[in-house]
Amino acid sequence: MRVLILGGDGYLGWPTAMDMSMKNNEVCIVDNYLRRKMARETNSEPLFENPDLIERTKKFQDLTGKKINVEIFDCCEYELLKNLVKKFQPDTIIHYAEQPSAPYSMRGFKEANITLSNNLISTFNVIWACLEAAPNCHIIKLGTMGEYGTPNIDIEEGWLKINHKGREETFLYPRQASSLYHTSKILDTDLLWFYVRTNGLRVTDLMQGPVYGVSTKECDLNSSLLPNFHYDDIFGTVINRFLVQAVAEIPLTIFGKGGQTRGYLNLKDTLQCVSLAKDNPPAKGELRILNQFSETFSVNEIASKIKNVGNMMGLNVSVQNIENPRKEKEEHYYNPKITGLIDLGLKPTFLSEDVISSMLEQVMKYKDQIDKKKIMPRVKWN
Ligand code: USQ
Repeated sequence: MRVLILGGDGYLGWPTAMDMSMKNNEVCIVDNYLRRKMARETNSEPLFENPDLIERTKKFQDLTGKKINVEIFDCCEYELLKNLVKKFQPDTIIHYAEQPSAPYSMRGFKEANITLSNNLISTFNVIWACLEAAPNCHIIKLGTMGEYGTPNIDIEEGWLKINHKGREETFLYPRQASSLYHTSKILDTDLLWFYVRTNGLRVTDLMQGPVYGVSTKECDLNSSLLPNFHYDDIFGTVINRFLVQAVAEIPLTIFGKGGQTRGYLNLKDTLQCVSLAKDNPPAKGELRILNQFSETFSVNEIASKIKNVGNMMGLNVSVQNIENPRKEKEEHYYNPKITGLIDLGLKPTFLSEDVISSMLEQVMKYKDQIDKKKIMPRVKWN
């Protein structure tokens, strides 16, 4: 199959590209290096350098014999995207080309503006490129579990049946996010749903939780094939941050009470999920929403797991509760459903002691490159 990956330089995009290529798909990736630029501008560079896409795809081809096509442009440029879709005729578009950070989106007007315009216009352009140039194409869009927020009722998979005054209707599950980034993803879902209803697009919206790790079959082939690994307060997700903090022997930064609970997944599981979604497309005119995570944890539970494993490995790991820079519930009910991907065949990878120790060992190799100035939160929600 022909797979077009938008945001192919990203933490998820690059490993997905290699995985899809190894599975004998014809893969083309697009990126404009926006995240690299935002990271430089906010002093949030990743733990180790990542070669650019030209170098990385060359290395990948040398090692595996597989070719990944690269296009460098901004998906907000409609004509460029449409022309590529017309020429490449993808069976599947995997849309990761979004500003991915909640703290970045809350930093100020400029960052909020970039988040909203980049995320919405790129999604809008993907929709129109499919309508005009590849109407049967399956769009796989990366959404987020954060679209649902943390409601005091069970989180269903995308939809909720409402019984009101004796009549019934099914709606998108109510969504209330706690950052502008997460809100941009809600707006993406609404846009997709509108065009699915009106124009019969074929869409999977993956509601993914925070991802951790850098190891996949292909990333492990060579250090230049690793994805970006952020541990800063802006682009780093909590488990990756705690791994680096443990290695640097900085007390793990639990925001507030630490009862914030989310659905987490290993990078390897992101690849499984995206691949399962691709191989089992929805019908035309269907918006399929799949919750995407492997297990739920509170921040306190994550900190205690990493502390225990780190200390067993001879590190001196402690935890600290610091003032929460975000506006979010610190103690709450959380019971999200995950059935769609399990039914499709997801075999979850769990955050076991072995997984934590191998991630800590990986981070230890770069211990000297840890910049302690990137650890404490620099962005407050207000
Ligand atoms: N947290 C801490 N200490 C830290 C960092 C984070 O306690 O040092 C807490 C946060 O307050 C939050 C939880 O850990 O309650 C998760 O935070 P995160 O930074 O790992 O994840 P988040 O900002 O929600 O965003 C990440 C990705 C985003 C993706 C999202 C999935 O950056 O692209 O969409 O995870 S979800 O969280 O399910 O919406």
